[in-house]
Amino acid sequence: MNGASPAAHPAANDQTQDDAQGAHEESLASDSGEIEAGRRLFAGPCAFLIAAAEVTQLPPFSLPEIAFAGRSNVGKSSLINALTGRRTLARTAATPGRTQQVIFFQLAQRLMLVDLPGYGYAEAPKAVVKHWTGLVYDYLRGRPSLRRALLLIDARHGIKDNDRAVMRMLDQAAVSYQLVLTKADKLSAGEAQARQAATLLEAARHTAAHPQVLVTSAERRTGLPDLRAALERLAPPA
Ligand SMILES: Nc1nc2c(ncn2[C@@H]2O[C@H](COP(=O)(O)OP(=O)(O)OP(=O)(O)O)[C@@H](O)[C@H]2O)c(=O)[nH]1
Ligand SMILES: [Mg+2]
Repeated sequence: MNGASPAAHPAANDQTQDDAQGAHEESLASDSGEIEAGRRLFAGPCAFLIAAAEVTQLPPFSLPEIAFAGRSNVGKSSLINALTGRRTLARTAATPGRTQQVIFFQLAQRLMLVDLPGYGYAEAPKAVVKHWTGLVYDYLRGRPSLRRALLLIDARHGIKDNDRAVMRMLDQAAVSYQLVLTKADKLSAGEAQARQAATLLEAARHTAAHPQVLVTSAERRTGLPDLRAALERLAPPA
């Protein structure tokens, strides 16, 4: 549990850290030592632990958790595979609704990567959508070991209203989260930069949002070293 007492909410520590760093945007960028530490962590063992279809099936807390949240098909499972350099660790699909449970992958003895079902998939039966959304919300707002949620946003589409609803919920629950743009390969560099700037502007209005938006492509494998470094900084010491 990252050395924190069970009563201390992870976001509280995070806020202090962010405030200290937030004064200078540059200090959020990873230096070469952090990039290397991130590379090493994600090159280490990573294994499927458990899949929970209900909140009652969630495993007991062990390591700090990093959740991958976002709309259906945004690229959550693909990003986990890209970060860990394993093509088939998390199941992906061209059609939305692939991930249907809360899936835990243990990264070395340091972090838990948590792949969530997507929200906003209009084609699935209403009861199914409601169940997935309920599961995602319950996990995100009620999990003391959640160190940070990565809220993935399709770089082509930007933040949508159902993302905003999740952002408000995370603000209210004081759960630290970071916006990550996905599928940047579908945009020109200029378009991606403009999307990053607009997303950052909106993130700045949210109390629990991290003051940095990362741009990634699982397909071209870009933006991954910085994200690995950012996540390594959240892990307990090796
Ligand atoms: N071009 C491109 N396609 C991507 C990228 N990342 C994911 N995709 C594609 O987007 C589709 C959805 O990817 P997933 O990783 O399954 O998305 P998900 O968010 O886990 O989806 P659900 O589990 O259904 O919510 C797949 O066809 C992926 O190949 C990317 O960086 N670039
Ligand atoms: Mg998925």
